[in-house]
Amino acid sequence: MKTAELLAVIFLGIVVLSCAPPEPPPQMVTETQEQHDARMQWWREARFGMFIHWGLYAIPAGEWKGETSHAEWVRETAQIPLEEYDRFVPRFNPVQFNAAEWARMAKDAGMKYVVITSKHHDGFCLFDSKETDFDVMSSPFKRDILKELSDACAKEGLKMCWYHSIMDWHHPDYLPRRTWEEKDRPADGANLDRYVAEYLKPQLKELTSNYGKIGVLWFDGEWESTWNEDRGRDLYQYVRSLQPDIIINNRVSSGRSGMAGLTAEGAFAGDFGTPEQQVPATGLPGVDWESCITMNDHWGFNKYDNNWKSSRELIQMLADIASKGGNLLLNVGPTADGLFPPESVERLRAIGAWMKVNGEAIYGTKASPFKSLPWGRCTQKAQDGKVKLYLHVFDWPASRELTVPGLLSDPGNAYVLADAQKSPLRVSRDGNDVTIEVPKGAPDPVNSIVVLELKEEPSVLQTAEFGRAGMADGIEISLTSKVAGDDYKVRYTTNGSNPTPGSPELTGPVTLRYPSVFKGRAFYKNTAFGEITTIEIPLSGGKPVTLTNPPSDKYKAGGAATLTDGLFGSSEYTDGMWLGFEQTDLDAVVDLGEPAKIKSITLTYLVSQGAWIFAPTQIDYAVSDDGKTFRNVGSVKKDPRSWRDEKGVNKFSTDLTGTRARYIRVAAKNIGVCPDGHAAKGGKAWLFVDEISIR
Ligand code: FHN
Repeated sequence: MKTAELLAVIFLGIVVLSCAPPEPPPQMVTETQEQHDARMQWWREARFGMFIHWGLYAIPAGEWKGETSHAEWVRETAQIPLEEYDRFVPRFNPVQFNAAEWARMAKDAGMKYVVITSKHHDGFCLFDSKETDFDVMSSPFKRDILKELSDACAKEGLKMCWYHSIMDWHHPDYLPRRTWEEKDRPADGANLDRYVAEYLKPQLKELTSNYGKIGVLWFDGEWESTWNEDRGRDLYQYVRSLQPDIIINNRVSSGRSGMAGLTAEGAFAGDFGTPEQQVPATGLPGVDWESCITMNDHWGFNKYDNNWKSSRELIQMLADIASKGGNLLLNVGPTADGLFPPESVERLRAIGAWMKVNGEAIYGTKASPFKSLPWGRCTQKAQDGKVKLYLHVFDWPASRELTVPGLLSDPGNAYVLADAQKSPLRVSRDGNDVTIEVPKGAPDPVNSIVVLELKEEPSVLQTAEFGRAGMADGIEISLTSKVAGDDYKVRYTTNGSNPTPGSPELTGPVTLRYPSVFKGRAFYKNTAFGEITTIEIPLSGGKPVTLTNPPSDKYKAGGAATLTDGLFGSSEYTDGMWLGFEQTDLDAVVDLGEPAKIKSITLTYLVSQGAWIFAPTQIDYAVSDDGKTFRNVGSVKKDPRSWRDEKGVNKFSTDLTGTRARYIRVAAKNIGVCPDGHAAKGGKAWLFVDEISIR
């Protein structure tokens, strides 16, 4: 609230305080599945939106005292005291800002909605707020940017959406303070409840009252210890009470699983998941999600960042995301002058040119019925009593034969989407596959769309997929993919040879003991289909494990047995396959049941710096005959300063010859805290481990 107005209100408040009705609690907004689907419909059909990160941080443009890796976090990452940061306000004057141009560029790029930072973590507001002076009206610009942009977006038929940070590094009542500024900016008297009731909510009321119908409230900054599910649920209900049709992301609450962005199990508030700078490995049936991605490496403008993704990569990323049933929110970080960087403009134009011809293969489509395709992706849409498969061909076949593997449905017409005449292409069946004879040259150098019409929902052979569970004396393997119909069988071998139509059929779970190698494959009408799955049963397969320290409740997978179940975690730390240790070490002992000759020991661990998951700083292997006296047989130390080196799933093995033992101990040391140079320096670090493989 402006200072002058605040004084007036205080005076008025004294007069009328006794009868000022309290803000009514938000009515619980409940809805049926049909109502939910109706509310989400425009968003699901849109598939593609623009993210805009803009604010005072565009002025330093990434640089502070010679360090050039900053961006929208510059006040934190450069530890700029509040008073010094506030001095950006009189410098904020983006005289070249033109809302109509921004809206037109989003529209021409094929985007259907625009999400702009009404307030980022630094607390500066790009709109005329009656609740604070720390807003654009206190700058020389003195124009309500959000008003101008919402009007321009309305004219272009784009949904206007707000990014709004719960975390606020400027407001005196927000907690916690930044650790480095606690001395200079003590938290005495700060009150988070008051921040929510008398600032956060009143601003959200402004944002949902003064700018017309808002498509999405994109919350962020929800991860600090002071925010929780109760607060998130209350805020969700509050915003929905202001605009019942608004859509709210899962960062309103505390259910988001880190940068993987999806909502953890449980009734957390939020309408869609928000993977950040990543695309889920597979589609997520029944889950609404949107990947937010930068064009280079920064959200806010950094004039030194020239690591731009190519237009090709962005166009294929959009197809990949749509083929998995998600949305792409593609970011632009405007300059302090109010301009989109030329590199962003160039990419938006290239995407727009592709969307102008092929947008039908993105808008309103659903996920691919295929697990994977060798030449590209697929989206699908039911239309005019048919189902259209949009085949996104990244690698155009020189042979002119485009094979669609495992499509059992009778194929109808096929044509190139870019061909205005829709000249029919020759379609034939070759066993389990459908082949389309396509023109010689690819219609588009990046992603050419071939449409294949079907009379009904596609019936597609699913490649055989298998689950594994650790058993007392081995590993139990079972079929997890949906395999239907008499003609469709899964066959396997346990001697390492490839399955043939004469191999045994997998009709139920099979338990395999060491040593064996399981190979499984699907057959349709006795013709092999899809990949061969190979599962090696190590000596440790299914053997019992004891842990000195328990894993975190949040990341405990199947408990200690996870370490010898033969199942390997993916690079998504939230895939439920990893044991997570927060600031504690792994100390595990595997009991082989009897002394055995050991050739190697391997530990699988995950590194995901964005989720504060780091490599162990030391791994030690030891063996014992009695489970009490151990002798070290392998060790490695890792320099904590090399934490940036590894990403994703890592394995560390130690080879042994002639060692006999019954008990094997694996100890991995947690780095403890997020290291120097990490955005969360000093925060509690995680160690994620899976699969101890002993051979
Ligand atoms: O801290 C923010 C970051 O600055 C940016 O806004 C991204 C965009 O999704 N969200 C947070 C990091 O997860």
